[in-house]
Amino acid sequence: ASYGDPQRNGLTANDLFDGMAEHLFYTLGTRAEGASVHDLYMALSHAVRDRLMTRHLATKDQLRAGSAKVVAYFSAEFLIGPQLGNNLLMLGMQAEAAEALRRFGGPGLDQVLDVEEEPGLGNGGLGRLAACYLESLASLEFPASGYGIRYEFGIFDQAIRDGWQVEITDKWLKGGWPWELVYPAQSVSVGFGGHVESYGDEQGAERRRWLPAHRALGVPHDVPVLGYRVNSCDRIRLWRAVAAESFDVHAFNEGDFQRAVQEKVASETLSKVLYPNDGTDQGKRLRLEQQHFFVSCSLQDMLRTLALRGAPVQSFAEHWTVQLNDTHPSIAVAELMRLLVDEHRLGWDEAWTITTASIAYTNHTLLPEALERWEVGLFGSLLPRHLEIIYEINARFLQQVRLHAPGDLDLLRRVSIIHEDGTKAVRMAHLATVAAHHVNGVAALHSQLVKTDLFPDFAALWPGKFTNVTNGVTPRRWLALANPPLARLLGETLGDDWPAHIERLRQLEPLATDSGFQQRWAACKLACKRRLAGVIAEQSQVLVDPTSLFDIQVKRIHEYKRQHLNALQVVLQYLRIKHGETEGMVPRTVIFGGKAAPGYWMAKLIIRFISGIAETINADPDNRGLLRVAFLADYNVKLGERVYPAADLSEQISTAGLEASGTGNMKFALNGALTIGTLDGANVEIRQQVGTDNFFLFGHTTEQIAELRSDYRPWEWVEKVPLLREALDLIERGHFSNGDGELFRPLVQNIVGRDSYFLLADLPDYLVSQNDASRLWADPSAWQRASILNTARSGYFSSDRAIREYAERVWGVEPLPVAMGC
Ligand code: 26Y
Repeated sequence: ASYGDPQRNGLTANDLFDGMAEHLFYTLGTRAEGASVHDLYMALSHAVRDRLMTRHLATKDQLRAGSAKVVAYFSAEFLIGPQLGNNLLMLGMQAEAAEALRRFGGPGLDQVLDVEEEPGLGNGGLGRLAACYLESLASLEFPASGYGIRYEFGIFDQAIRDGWQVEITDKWLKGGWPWELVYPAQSVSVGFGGHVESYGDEQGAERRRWLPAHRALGVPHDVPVLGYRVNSCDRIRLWRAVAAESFDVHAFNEGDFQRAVQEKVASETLSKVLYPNDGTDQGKRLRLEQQHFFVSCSLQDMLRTLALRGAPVQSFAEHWTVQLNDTHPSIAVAELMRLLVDEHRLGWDEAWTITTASIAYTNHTLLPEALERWEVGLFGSLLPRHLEIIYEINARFLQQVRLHAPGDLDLLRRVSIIHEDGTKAVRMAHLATVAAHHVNGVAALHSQLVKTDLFPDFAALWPGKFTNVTNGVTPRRWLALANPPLARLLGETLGDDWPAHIERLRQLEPLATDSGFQQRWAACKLACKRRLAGVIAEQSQVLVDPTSLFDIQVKRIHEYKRQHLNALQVVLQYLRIKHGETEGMVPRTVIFGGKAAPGYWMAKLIIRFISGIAETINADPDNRGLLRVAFLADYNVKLGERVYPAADLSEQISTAGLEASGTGNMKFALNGALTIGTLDGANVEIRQQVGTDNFFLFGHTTEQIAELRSDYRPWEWVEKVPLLREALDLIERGHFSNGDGELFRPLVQNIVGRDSYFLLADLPDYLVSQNDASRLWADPSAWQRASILNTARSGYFSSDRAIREYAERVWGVEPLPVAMGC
């Protein structure tokens, strides 16, 4: 096979320049003279894409010809971030790209990278995790495909107007997005609605068949995912819905043509927009349609490639391993059964063996409001055959439970896939758990709670099924790409290939007390802080001092993540300044960022509150530079790349037991921030790894919170904190809302009245820890040492480690290096 034109594969600045010139002319229809920044971005992207193509085709050819098991990572979200800079890093062509651009004489590489629209095809942690995992899969040379949805509109862009969040449609495709490859010939058809009937097959056996009322076509759009300095180039296959015009339009009269157009619109709605809720399942029909759409397309695609390998359907589980990223794709259990039993005519038992051998499930939450349930009426009207299959799976499963615990009717009720009290509903987490060969949580504590709190009955039935794979993040994007000064220092210290061998960070440990190294370390941090200060100034006209302690909390806005605890702490610091009680305080810049779900009113009020305190505090001359507050608008992957490297202190302050893992916490630690945090999610493991002295711990433990819950009277905690009464009064009386005494009352009531997330119980300890952080900051050498140790000991949180664990313990897959004929 040919792997392309050698010139289009060349890795020198010259080759890249030639490639760009050609693409400017032939692909973009423009001339180099007068090319805009966007033209240059497109030309460079196409030239880089050419270099991926060789590797991508070699990877696909090798897979098609062989029989290696391939990972299918099913996820409703892939938050992949900007592609150009990352692909240049993967290819090792950053300097060459900068040089090629210099020869055009126009804008530099940073300016060109900055025009890329990032595809916001995810809400937050779960979607970004999927992106890190695909990157590590490729970098470790595992054959893999992500499967998901090509939303035309991703997560909304956030603007802040008068302190409030305003949502703006995310038109990421408007300028043309050069990183996808469309394969219309590989489109597949998906059914919806209709009914099920029985019929006798050729052998006279009774069979069921589904006659859908509607069909839509899924058109695959592939985003190539190149590994770091290897030839493996996997892909994320995203499905776009288009109308299935399988009928002859001319045979219809004019009225029916109108209807055909309406159906087209309805079909295309399927992949129109990402639901911006992370956390609360609203049981919306369109969401179920989206889930079924991408899952069905993907499984059909996988069966097709099985046929291309000349392998029988019976061998499905030897060729594919499916990972369900939460329950969003869990309809796969029923759809795979339907495809095997109805379409491929396998017997139930054989089909069930295949299904359970190929599917594994990752749980990302314990919060009841995030656990997906579909009302049986809705489910059956959209997927009547799938509902039948789920009932059959459930009947057989409950039979097994009866044998295990005869007479325990309450157990049957608890574990049933169908929730039976009140409105009947399908519990998707139960469906996934019954079918999966492994169920994993995403941090040690979380996986423990999955067994003890969420699924104790299932854990008793199948103790071996439950496991932990602590999340990880890719050190390529989150260190090598995001933090150029530190990347350079690490290159000099650990050797240039450190991003592929992150365990080498350990070699920094002996340097942690070396004053020369500490100084270079501090200089890197300062450079990143200046860069972020520039972003803040540009966005909000707030001027911040890059030498102050950068104290940062970025993540989706949620009550359980407790941004309002941090805000309350800021108000208390402010009062200390107002009262002249500044002893032990150091100059701080407190930075927040994150989006609120559009329908989550309290989260939006928290944003308004942060804006309010920022406005008042930043305008107060009494501050004398001790306190600044900034809310960064439109927090996304691109901004994250500016934020993590600039942090001194990472706020990971969720109520213990509620944050499954967190991954931002890992990105901060990797970039040398110290964490102030609770014993929640992966914080527990971060603290273990970096050392308890290099982590500011506070707050009640999961067990203590559980105990508090039974008899919690938050108002009784108010008097335990000096200045708190005064702070709450100021807030209520409108000190941070231009005298509006109504605006923040619901927030104060929420905290003092119910305090469902135990802010007040954790506040005293939080303040002590914040003081500890200030004290350490006042000793620069001690702080630098702790910062270096955080980076040195964070290698464990690489997604490479996580992927190796999945590969070995869950998937049973091996690396397959890609040989290339060029
Ligand atoms: C049901 C639907 C509304 C829904 C949509 C998105 C529910 C949840 C989500 C997203 C959840 C999510 O992002 N969870 C986060 O996953 C990360 C990766 O494992 C964890 O680090 C983080 O703690 C968890 O909140």
